Amino acid sequence: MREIYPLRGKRVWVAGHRGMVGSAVVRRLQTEDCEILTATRAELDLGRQADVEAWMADQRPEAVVVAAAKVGGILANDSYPADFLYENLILEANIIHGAYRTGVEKLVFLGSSCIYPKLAPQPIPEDALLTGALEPTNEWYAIAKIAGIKLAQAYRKQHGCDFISAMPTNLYGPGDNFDLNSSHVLPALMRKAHEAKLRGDDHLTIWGSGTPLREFLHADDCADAVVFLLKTYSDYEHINVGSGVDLPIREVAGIICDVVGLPRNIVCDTSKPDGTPRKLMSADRLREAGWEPRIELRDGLRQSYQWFLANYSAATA
Ligand code: GFB
Repeated sequence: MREIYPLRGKRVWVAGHRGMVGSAVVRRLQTEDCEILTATRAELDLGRQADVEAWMADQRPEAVVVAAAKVGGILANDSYPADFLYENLILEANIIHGAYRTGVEKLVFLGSSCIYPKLAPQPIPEDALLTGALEPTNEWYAIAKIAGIKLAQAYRKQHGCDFISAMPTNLYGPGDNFDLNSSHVLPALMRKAHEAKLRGDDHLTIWGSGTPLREFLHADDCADAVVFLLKTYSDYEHINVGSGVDLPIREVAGIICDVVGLPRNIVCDTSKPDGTPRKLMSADRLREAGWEPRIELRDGLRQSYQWFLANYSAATA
């Protein structure tokens, strides 16, 4: 696809640069000839509109990546609906409105595959948005992310802002959250498998029935897609960012056992929720635009496990 927004010499703000995705975007942008802007939580509270606008007016970013979000796995989403709805709404509204007010040239808002209806056709095309009821375990987060897409569209429609939205699938990678109550499935199972191995257990306990299907993408692939879209994409419609492949959680657990070195003996704890049965996004639009992921799941998991081992104390604190 043609480059319509070269990043050379641009001041690019990565909101959420300490998170798994934001830090991957920073790493990826370091290979571009641009200036990267960041602000820690202590320097800027994204929940305070006046502070966000003042910081943006002072720092003058020309492009913005909205990678800041309150994120979590199925249990955290289900347990803290107010936090997931309020915190995500407020921070995305503050950044997107601030970007309009300070004349930002290009903004990419990052959403999530959970914006789609629970029973959407599979693989899920972008136009399945708002065609049916959401998955109840994460509808609060999904509503906030849908609002973010709509904000980007509204500022484009009313004010001509070049704001776009990308919807990544379930992500994993270095810097992931390994807290068993709030993490996503891959880091949770990696930690559980590792600790099971240390205890000498012969099995791995997973939540739910093991039958739900999930699609995964490495955070570095996601970051590469975000930079690709920043440079080449300018459209009202959001665009899916995925691998185009999904697999049952039980199989995912088996791969993690292989990576960690635990026997593939999986036990299901069906007192825990399954969530949506399947959410494979169609990867067609991004592929047609010329982008493809590079990191295969097994390789990405091996690399994540090395990161986990190297950062064990901090990751499990
Ligand atoms: O990754 P995960 O928490 O989130 O769970 P969702 C994916 C699947 O893995 C579910 C199962 O079917 C879980 O029941 N699973 C098995 C486990 N064992 C475990 C475990 O030990 N921990 C966890 N966390 N899951 C989230 C949404 O949905 O996906 C968010 O809640 C967001 O809003 C995110 O969209 C990407 O894929 O179900």
